[in-house]
Parts: sequence; structure tokens; C-alpha cells
Amino acid sequence: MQVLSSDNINGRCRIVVLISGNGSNLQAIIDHCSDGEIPAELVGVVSNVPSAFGLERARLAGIEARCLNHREFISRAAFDEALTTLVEDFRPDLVALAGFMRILSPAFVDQFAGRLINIHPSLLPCYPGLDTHRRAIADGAREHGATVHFVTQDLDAGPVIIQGRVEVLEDDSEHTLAARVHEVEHRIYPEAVRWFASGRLRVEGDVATLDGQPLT
Ligand code: NHR
Ligand code: GAR
Repeated sequence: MQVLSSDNINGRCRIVVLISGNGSNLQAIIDHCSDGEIPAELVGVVSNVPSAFGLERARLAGIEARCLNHREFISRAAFDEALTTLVEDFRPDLVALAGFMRILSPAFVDQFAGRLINIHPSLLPCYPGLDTHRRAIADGAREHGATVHFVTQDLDAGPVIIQGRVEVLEDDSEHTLAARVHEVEHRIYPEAVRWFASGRLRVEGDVATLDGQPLT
């Protein structure tokens, strides 16, 4: 039996993934859960976009897939309140943002503090926010990549868990660079989730720790 960092001491780590689109990172997590490499149960997938292909990936894997369309809410706060209830109803030990494109309110972040992680397509603290690949190329950056971090109220600024690097090539387009970053994402995100599900990863103050040792 695993001892988890959450209050779920008797069962496997329950994961909810939040998406807005294709869901290739979701797929990587699904695959690593089903082959037993991640000791966890993916209990729900939630999208704010009805047409997100990731919802289909979840259903194909037999995972409960729900959509909460932010456009149907009068305000950001109202959407976040409904999202909090929907996600909390899954009793998650871990909530993983995987291409989720809505900024989350302080109330949501507080509710899931210490069990909320994100994958961001840049080597943070470089290029927080959107359009990271285009900005990296425009700057003539030599290196780019992806970062998994705990989510805090400050956008893309929470404690870093793991990063993966790629070289920016002379003839890279936004598209070719994004494709190589994706490969890195599909390696590092399942690794971070595996650490969390094994009870090895926590956030202590401003740093993420693995087996009690600071990661940065
Ligand atoms: N919320 C908080 N509080 N903190 C973070 O670190 C978050 C977060 C929500 C999402 C993912 C993030 C990324 O990895 C993420 C991190 C969306 C936007 C954004 O500007 C920025 C960063 C991220 C996700 N979204 C617009 C908004 O108004 C909408 C853009 C759209 O719909 O296309 O929410 O990059
Ligand atoms: C990923 O590259 C992820 O890092 C990025 O969106 C892509 C989603 O791909 N996230 C953000 O840009 C968050 N603002 P996926 O849906 O195939 O996993």
C-alpha cells in the first residue's frame, strides 16, 4: 500500500486532468496510468471547450469526461466556482492542467493548493503566458522547452518540478519547434505525475521537493 502526501492514505492517487484542446499530454498520462507506470487512477477529465479532442480520448479510455463551457457563465468567478465544485466532486488528490487555457482565480488555486500542477511550453521563468514558441523564435533563443510546475496565483510562476530542453534550430518554424517541445512534454509530464502519485513530490513553501530534497 502506498502512503500518499494527501489524505487519501488507503487508495491510489486520484487524478483529474483539465484540458482545452487536443489532449496529447492527457494521452501520455492515460498511457502511463494504464501500463502501471504511474500508480494512480485517472478519475475524470474536464474541458472548458466542448469540441476538445481530449474529451474523446478520455471516453475511449473509459474515463469520465465532462465539459464546462466557460462561455455559458456570466463571469470568470462564476465559471471558477462551478469548476471547483465539478472537480472537487471527483475527490482528486492531484489536479493536472494539460493545455488548459483559462487563467484560474485565486479561490480555485487556494482550494487545490499543493495538488495543482501545470505543464507550460517554455523554460520558465522565460516566456510565461501565451505564444511561447513564436516569441522564442522571434528572440533568436538558442534553447527552448517545457516546464512542469505547481500552480500558484501568479501565472506560470509557481515552484518548478521538472524541465525538458530542446535546441532551437536555424530553420525552425513555430510548428516544428512546438512539435519537438511536445515530445519533451510527453516525457516530463508523466514523470512528474508519477512522482506525485508515489507520494515523493510536494510543495514546501516556495519550492517543490522530491523525497524531501529541493528540486531547484
Ligand atoms: N492559473 C493560475 N492562477 N496560475 C497559473 O500558473 C495558471 C493558471 C491557469 C492556467 C496554464 C498557462 C500556461 O501554461 C495555466 C497556469 C492560459 C493563459 C491565458 O492567458 C495563460 C497561461 C496559461 C493558460 N488564458 C486566457 C484567459 O483569459 C484565455 C486564452 C484563450 O482562451 O485562448 O484566461 O500557459
Ligand atoms: C501543450 O504544449 C501545453 O504545454 C500547452 O498547450 C499544449 C497542449 O497540447 N499549454 C499551454 O499553452 C497553456 N497555456 P495538448 O492538448 O496536446 O496536451
